[in-house]
Amino acid sequence: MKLDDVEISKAIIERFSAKLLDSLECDVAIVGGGPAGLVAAYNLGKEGRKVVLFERKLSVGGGMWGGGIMFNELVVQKEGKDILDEFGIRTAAFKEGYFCADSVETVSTICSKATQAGARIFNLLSVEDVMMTEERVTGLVINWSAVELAKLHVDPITVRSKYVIDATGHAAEVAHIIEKKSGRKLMTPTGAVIGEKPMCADVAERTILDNTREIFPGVFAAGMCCNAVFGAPRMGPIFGGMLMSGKRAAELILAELVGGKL
Ligand code: 48H
Repeated sequence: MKLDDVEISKAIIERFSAKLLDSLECDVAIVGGGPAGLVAAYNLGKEGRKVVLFERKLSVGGGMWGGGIMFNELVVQKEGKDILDEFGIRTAAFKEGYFCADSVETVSTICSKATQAGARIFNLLSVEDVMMTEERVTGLVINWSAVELAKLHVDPITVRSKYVIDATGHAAEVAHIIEKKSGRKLMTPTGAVIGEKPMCADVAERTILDNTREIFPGVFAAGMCCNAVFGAPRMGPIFGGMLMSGKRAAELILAELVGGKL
């Protein structure tokens, strides 16, 4: 068969448009495709929820590819290893309580399992705003990252979702947008983004699960964003907390969806 160049273009445009159109209304919209966002996407997808993830960059994986100082090896504690086991990712024991995994195997496997569980991942799309009513956040405002990078004056489009997960890492971008634009209080002790504290892996990894919760009606924090929002320490290059937080955020939202809160 002779390949037609324009048919190839038509295939891409038609298929992508159908995917995007079908994603404009969903159960959960996740902002950020780092470890926390990807694990949340997997856990929601495997329960049959319609979940869409938007990642600003060309590749998902966030800060996980580079391990620590670009040495592409990840460290997790026992609870983190249990999650890697669920994905079938190989780990090696280092010392008691410390396990290591190859970061490339980890990112690629979690990403693959998330998409195969039904989560739809869009790369190169940035979330620049939220939609909200008096009661809650009702969705996201998205634009091409290329538009953002080139600072072009091009208007965005919208996605309606029952829940949003802020999995944007240290930047806690969705939380900041809500704080800045709504004039309303976040569900933190100060009502604002408190900001992350200096490194202490032990405290950070213990507090992150408590900090994985609803931060504004309709919005849950996951991953590093949780400690940034609630003023807890950073943890450096240990990733168990990110994996556990993504899973916890999915569980909290699933409980609300099953409970028929919306
Ligand atoms: C679309 C966006 C937007 C936006 C950001 O940084 P991440 O890897 O986040 P986590 O929380 O899954 O993992 C954190 C971990 O990587 C880390 O940094 C650790 C453990 N640090 C500890 C320490 O002490 O330093 O991923 C977030 C993703 C990135 O890929 C961003 O590009 C993306 O979110 N993102 N995508 N729209 N507005 N903002």
